[in-house]
Amino acid sequence: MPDLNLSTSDQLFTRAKDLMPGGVNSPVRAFRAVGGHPVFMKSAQGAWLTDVDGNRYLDFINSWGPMILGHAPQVVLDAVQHALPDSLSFGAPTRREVEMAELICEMVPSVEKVRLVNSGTEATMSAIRVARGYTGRAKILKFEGCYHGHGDSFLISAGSGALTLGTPDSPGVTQGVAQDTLTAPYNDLAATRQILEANPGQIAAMIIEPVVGNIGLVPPAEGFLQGLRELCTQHGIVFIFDEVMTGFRLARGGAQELFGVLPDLTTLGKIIGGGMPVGAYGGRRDIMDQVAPAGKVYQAGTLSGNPIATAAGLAQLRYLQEHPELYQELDRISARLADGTRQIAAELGLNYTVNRVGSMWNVFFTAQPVTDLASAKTSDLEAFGRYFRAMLHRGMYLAPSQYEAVFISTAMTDDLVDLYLTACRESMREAHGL
Ligand code: KE4
Repeated sequence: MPDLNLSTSDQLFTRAKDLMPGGVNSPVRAFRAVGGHPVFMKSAQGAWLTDVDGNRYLDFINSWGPMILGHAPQVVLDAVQHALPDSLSFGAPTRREVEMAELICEMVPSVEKVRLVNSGTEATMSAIRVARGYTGRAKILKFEGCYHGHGDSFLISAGSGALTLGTPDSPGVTQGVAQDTLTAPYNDLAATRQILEANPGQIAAMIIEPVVGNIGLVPPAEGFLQGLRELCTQHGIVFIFDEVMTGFRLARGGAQELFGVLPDLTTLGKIIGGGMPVGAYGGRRDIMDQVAPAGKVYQAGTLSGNPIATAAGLAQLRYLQEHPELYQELDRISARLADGTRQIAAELGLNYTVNRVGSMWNVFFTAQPVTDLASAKTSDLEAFGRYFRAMLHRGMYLAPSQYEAVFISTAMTDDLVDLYLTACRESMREAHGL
């Protein structure tokens, strides 16, 4: 494995562990699942990250999705620099919030009314609260391995960092909360139907990642989303697409545009803020009008609609709205990366599963098809950890967990794909002693 000087990162991590839980501000950053210490980043430009020791990496996480235009895109920097002199926050309504709401309603097919918040977690927590307030029902249904942020109701069979760290059902979530969260296997319409029939008139909302990014990448089976749409309509259940990852990434209108299935509510995050903290939830007018102060379902936030965050988010969303051709290019480049990875594994006799939808994909270290949490768990986590470290030492910054997807930006070009494929071939060999 090529050598890598990580001395400054290691020094910072030693200090950080004494000051912050696990030395990080979000668990999945801690590299716990892949071994070694996290790398501390200093700067980034386009497709490239630079760490505090001066090492450079091709970025396949892009801040877990937000940096779809690559790092420091001029259009976003210009918008933020223009907004800065007017102060950073008012706690009062601003023009940009109106423009942001108009653009979200224009881009996302099912959204008629929207509320801005500060993270994906706030968006999903608020969406299920308004669904409960609208229906007067208590229970929600989520899918095993899906991750909807760290709200108590969602830390039941959760994916992403919770799955990575083996705590899909977190301590601190009370029985009183857990009893109102039902779970079904992803892609299992029959099991879902049975749960709805066993809980008539009790389920307020069904929340789903329309394409799962938190098991690793798991696409919906043919007809699955449409089947759920019909079940929710039949049972009077609020159907929520958690598009925090897929929104504005899989198409301008996200997964609901790509698959032609309209939810009742949509939660958004990541790309919407252009790298700044922004989340949003929105959908049917009759449901959103239940939210205070229009209705009685309370939800609030000091920095919601923050003028600097909305400047960054608006600039990025406007660019995506005005350049639909970039989605075809993202798909082409992502196909080269994913298909190349699958081919390299096959040439080595590994036959690993690579799942992809648009610019979200990942390689599972298993030869089985991966269609849900159970099949994802057949992956060889030790081999994945060896592969991750081998790639890191070759300047490839992948998601530090088998149960995460990678996110490609428009800054990824064919020559960079070639660099990746060379590193992938060497690292796959190294990880398996071939
Ligand atoms: P945030 O609260 O992290 O902004 O969003 C929560 C969330 C909600 N819904 C989906 C589908 C998500 O993927 C997320 C957050 N995604 C993780 C990555 N798997 C964020 C990275 C992290 O936790 O540090």
